[in-house]
Amino acid sequence: MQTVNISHVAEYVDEEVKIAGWVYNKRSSGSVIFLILRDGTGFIQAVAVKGEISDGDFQTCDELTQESSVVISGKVRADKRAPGGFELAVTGIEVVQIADEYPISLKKHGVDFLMERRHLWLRTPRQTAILRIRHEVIKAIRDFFDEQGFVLIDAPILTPSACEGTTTLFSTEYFDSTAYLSQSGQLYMEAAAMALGKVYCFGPTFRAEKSKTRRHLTEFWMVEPEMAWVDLDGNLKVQEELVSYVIQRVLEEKKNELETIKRDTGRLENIKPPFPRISYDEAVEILHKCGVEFEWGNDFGGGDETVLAEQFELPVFVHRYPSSVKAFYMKPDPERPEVCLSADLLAPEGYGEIIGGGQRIDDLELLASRIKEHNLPEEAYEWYMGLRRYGSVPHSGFGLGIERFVAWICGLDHVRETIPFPRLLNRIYP
Ligand code: NSS
Repeated sequence: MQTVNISHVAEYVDEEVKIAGWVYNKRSSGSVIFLILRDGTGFIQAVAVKGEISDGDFQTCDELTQESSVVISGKVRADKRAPGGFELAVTGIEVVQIADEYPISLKKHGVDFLMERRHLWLRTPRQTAILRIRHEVIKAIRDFFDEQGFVLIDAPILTPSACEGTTTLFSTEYFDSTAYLSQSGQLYMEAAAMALGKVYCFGPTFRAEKSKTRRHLTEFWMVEPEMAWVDLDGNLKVQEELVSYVIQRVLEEKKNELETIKRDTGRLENIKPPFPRISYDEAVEILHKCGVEFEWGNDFGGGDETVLAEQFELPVFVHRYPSSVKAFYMKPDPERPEVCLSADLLAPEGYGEIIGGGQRIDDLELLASRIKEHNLPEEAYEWYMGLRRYGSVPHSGFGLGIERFVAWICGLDHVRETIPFPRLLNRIYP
């Protein structure tokens, strides 16, 4: 008898098969036991009827607890009323392990309770649907860049210097010196873009963020493309194409999962380029019109971003921030040097910034003076400045945070559910 995945039972109607999985739920009406089995590929109802299987097997079915691991034999029946359209008429059962009383029942639990048991929480239909969507998002991102001729370059995780400011660095002993966990692969992608033209890295990044918000993790995954000979405008075009491509792919490929998590996909369906673009100055005006107190020169907070994004159906680019609120490498606008050729992409529905990027300083002297102004240790950036000594060219790039993107696509109210094992200000377990 063949062992099959639940996702493939449609190919075995009226045949006897084995399904290896876990007991998700059990109901009994005395002479009939209904088991919901899950195997990672799907869920199926297995029906055990007294008298149709051995008394021993029926007794075993009766004793199963939630999450017990089993191999069930049965005949696949097409049944319109069954969830998924099929059920299994049980003919036999092998128990692999009877699970202890499972701490996560099918009723509601608080988030802290679930977070403490994240390794088990992952087994629920909602969490597996989110992780499958995350998988599709990552795959679609990779396909997008690969199809456009970008080369995947892996950036180091242990680094000698900061990319996004020294206040959020995690440090670690590195033999006789100190290393920092990477905040961003950007500086290395700039080097790689000078070698290969169009490159991207995709990896974990780390920030000792003291903020306890719905969009901050201390370990998150970021995709960071970098392109030689591309200016701010070209950079934004790639971003809007990428975001639209990924969303359309998820809508096509992950319909069931979006349904499982009850995502209303109406607004996602309209996400197509071009996205609106407003300057920081215009953004400040909008905030003032909406009655938000905000002083030119500050950075936007989460609440400000929500107000701004609410004015648009599509994600909106905010470009030309004051240089003083952005990282040291941002190229000043030649026409107005107090602002820089940066842009953030703000997602709708209250999700806020999902991308940060911009055009980089390509002039050696200016870069050196910025590194000084930011009090960064020059020795650690010697190699980076060297990129401006040997064939410097205009270049741009950006970073898309996977968790914030997935949170938006899934309509979640916190990024913690978008990553298998979230690392937060007060959580590093399990
Ligand atoms: O700090 S960023 O705005 N930009 C960079 O790191 C650049 N070095 C990227 C580049 O140009 N190559 O972060 C980029 C994105 C941001 O828009 C978020 O989506 C995400 O990274 N991000 C985070 N996600 C989750 N948690 C935290 N703490 C976080 N910080 C940034």
